[in-house]
Amino acid sequence: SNTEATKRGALIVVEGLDRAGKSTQVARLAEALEARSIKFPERTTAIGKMIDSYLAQERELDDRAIHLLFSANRWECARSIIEEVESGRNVVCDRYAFSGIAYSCSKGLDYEWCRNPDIGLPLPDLTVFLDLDAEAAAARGGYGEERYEKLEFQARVRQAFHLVAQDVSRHGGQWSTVDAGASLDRVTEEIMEKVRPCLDEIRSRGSKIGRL
Ligand code: NYM
Ligand code: MG
Repeated sequence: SNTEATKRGALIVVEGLDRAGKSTQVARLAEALEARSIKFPERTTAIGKMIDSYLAQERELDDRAIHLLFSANRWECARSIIEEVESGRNVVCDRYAFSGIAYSCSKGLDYEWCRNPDIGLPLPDLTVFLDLDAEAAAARGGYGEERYEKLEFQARVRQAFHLVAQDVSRHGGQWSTVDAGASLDRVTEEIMEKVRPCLDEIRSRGSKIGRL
């Protein structure tokens, strides 16, 4: 009989500014890891539809209210992420709680207040931050369709992400920064260089998934 417990999968998060190249890299990473890929906001749920209309600037919401909706949108997916990972499958996630903190705190909300509603969510085994300066991101085009897609705001978000990086490391999370200004293939290679040791460690240690 098979007495060996199923090895769990990894939860890998990719973060970055708008136009940093997350979608492309998440698709490549998910293929390489035979992972399920998910994206936040998950716009298809009832909460996701409210978020979508807010981002499309069709409705106004209080800064704290929308922050909590983004968090609730992660909570409604949390169980399925845990189940997937525990079943042995890798999960690659395009944005997560770190976007929640970085974007909301760039509007002037208190950092700890922003962090609180996500406490207890599944902890990513690794967060890869695709770092690009706001000018380079804006130059990639396709900007201006959604709320937040403004150069000045994105520059603030980038600074906020750097604070988040320090905070994540302080809380024992794994955070890796990759230069998103390099060629697509080079970025993919660098991501894989960070992800491989993380997968090896989970495989060898077989620890349970943590909590934010
Ligand atoms: N965003 C995303 C937030 O403000 N808070 C969050 O918690 C999350 C997950 O939504 N500009 C913002 C960042 C983006 C926008 O994401 C939509 P995307 O990846 O551009 O579809
Ligand atoms: Mg966007």
